[in-house]
Amino acid sequence: MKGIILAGGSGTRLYPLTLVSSKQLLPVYDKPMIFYPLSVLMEADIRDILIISTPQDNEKFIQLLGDGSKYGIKLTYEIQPSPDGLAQAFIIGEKFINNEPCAMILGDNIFCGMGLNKILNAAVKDAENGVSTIFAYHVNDPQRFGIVEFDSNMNVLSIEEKPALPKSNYCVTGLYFYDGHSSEFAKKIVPSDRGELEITDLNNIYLKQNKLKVKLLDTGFVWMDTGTFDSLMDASIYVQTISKHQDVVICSPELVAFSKGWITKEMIFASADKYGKSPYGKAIRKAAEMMR
Ligand code: TTP
Repeated sequence: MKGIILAGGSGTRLYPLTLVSSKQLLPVYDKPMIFYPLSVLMEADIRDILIISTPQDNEKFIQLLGDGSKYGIKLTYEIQPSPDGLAQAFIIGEKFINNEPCAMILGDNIFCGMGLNKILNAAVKDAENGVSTIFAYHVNDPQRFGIVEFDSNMNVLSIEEKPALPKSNYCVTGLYFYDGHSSEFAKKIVPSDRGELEITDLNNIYLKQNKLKVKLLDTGFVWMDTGTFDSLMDASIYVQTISKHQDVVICSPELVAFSKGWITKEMIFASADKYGKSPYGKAIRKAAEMMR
């Protein structure tokens, strides 16, 4: 199973910050935003990951994450020349995907919750068996998202991108698990009126073939898209609250890697040394000391 983190885009809602910095490298409390989606893919046991970013930011991601060996994974990088839509990731990543099942997560999406790894493992297994999975979450502003329409038995009827009259309050989140056909199908999509290759069109291709599961993430899970100043602040406060009150480190690639047996404790300490006096460095050192 391969994985892609899509970390490009324009980030116009975070101007003027994103005029000079990649959105996905901005902090969510104590660590860069991209650590969160990276941890989710690692939690799903995905160790071969492609990071797609912009021409101006690609080098910074390489500087931060390297070849992935410090996390016991393999990271490679590609550039999206301009933000032409989420589904373009499967065209840019065609060689990397190599007709294998592939997950994609958006670089500004945060997923947390007890039991998330069970859900992720099920999605991986399904994708390997030819059934793709996307995740839906209840939102109050459905006009802004891809929205799922259900029948009375909760069967999925359609997915509509940013509908003026939404047929439900369940939006498609930025985490997708596809079978080996993602690149082939993405190449069939034509740009939408706003000039983008829409992920909703890709999902509808799978839906039409009866090969798409839409899994509802209930209230036990937190999904956040950190693309606005308010949501970025909310996410930071959420992570700060959990870190301080429950004394846990969430979405740490180093700690996920250690829990999976992919790296040694010494490798965590080496990363902590590099992070110096920072709270994140101290937190992963402390967590590693407490782990057997
Ligand atoms: P969006 O938040 O929809 O778009 P954006 O990041 O360009 O921000 P804004 O609306 O403020 O201008 O994108 C969702 C995620 O997908 C985000 O992490 C950026 C990424 N993305 C790409 O990498 N390439 C693309 O072509 C698009 C549309 C988004």
